[in-house]
Amino acid sequence: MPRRLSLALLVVAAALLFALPGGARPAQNTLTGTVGPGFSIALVDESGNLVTHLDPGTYTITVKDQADIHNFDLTGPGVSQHTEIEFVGTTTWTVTFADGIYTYLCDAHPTQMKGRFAVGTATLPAPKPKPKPAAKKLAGSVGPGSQIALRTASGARASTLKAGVYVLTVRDRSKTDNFHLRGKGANVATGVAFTGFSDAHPALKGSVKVR
Ligand SMILES: [Cu+2]
Repeated sequence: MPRRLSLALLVVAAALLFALPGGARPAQNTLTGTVGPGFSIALVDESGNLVTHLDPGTYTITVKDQADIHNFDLTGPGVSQHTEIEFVGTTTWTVTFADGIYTYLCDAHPTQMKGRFAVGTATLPAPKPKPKPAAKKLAGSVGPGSQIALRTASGARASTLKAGVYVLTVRDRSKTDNFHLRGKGANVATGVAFTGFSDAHPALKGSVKVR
């Protein structure tokens, strides 16, 4: 063999030796499922983040079942794996996820201990937005004569209210008094345009406790 050729082969062989191991290793998909010892269940990725979406593919799942009253049950398209409730220990599953929604839960506490994630084109439904509490209604009135009142929607005099947002409708039926509501976070009054100053009659008052 000519010396130049053998040298070239040696270089190629050396390059292959460096290129093959380690360098081009395919990314390993590893996940960790944990259940117990308390009433908790989770599936996390290598960074420890809760799994919510994955690419389709084959995954190795290390399942740490840390209680004999719980189990880890994983189901979804093409996958059905579970530990036994009595089982305590670590087990490893190799599963292949396809487009779709996957659910994991404890079969003994399925409503309390559960989670799910989407794979590929599937997406988890957006969490329901918490409904904003509707503003409660209050009615303030002053006059005619020496009367002032703050009433709830039912017509009862407001004495204790829950903290929150209220819509206050004021009926000012007095030319000599106004309705002035003051307190933590609130300081509203009917103005001169309505009736003038009621603070001239400070005895005309009511109070409401907010907790
Ligand atoms: Cu359980």
